[in-house]
Amino acid sequence: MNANKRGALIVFEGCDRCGKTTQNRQLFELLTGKGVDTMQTNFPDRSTAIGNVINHYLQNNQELSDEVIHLLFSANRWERMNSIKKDLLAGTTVICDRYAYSGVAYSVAKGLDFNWCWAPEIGLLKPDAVFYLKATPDELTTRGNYGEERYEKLDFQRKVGQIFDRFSEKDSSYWHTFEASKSQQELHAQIAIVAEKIVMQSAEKPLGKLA
Ligand code: NYM
Repeated sequence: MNANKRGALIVFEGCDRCGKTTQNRQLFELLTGKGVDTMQTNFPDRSTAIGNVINHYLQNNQELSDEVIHLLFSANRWERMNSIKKDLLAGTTVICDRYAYSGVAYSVAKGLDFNWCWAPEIGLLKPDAVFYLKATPDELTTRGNYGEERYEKLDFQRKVGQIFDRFSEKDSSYWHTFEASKSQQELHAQIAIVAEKIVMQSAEKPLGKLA
């Protein structure tokens, strides 16, 4: 890719076990195969000190108030912003598993206020596209090891799905919704078409910030 052109920031969002990780990997392989300089990342990033606390919390080994864990998830994104920005400006497309929208969706599903939850996300890099894998949570409970981690409960996932739906309506200019119940290949084929367009279009645009 031309060094003057930036990479695209593409985010996958959806409920637990919706297939994001598989689609993220397949998109990475496709773009890389086509010669697009691409990297994968994910939130939470459990490799940092903050990520380590988040990991303990998610595995039910540590209790934290809803507010504290919310802010830690957000801080975990902020600690990665400079390096992601550097990669994008160097021409690397970044495909990210979960982002600020998960941060808000899971905390609002617990009962926290939407605007309070969004506030710490303001100023983070704005994705060029969010690929929302929309699923009926009832279908997801049959997927392997469901229920082991915190939040993998049907009623809770239904609430989380509603917040994602709300984002997909509000931010429809850059949210793209895909039916997670489709076969892996079908989903990949649909995502690939949109992703290639986004990569081309983003190269010419300045990076945005969440507002
Ligand atoms: N999660 C993820 C949040 O509650 N807030 C956030 O900001 C992020 C990024 O972490 N159940 C939740 C959603 C998931 C859990 O994510 C772990 P994953 O993609 O399963 O590793």
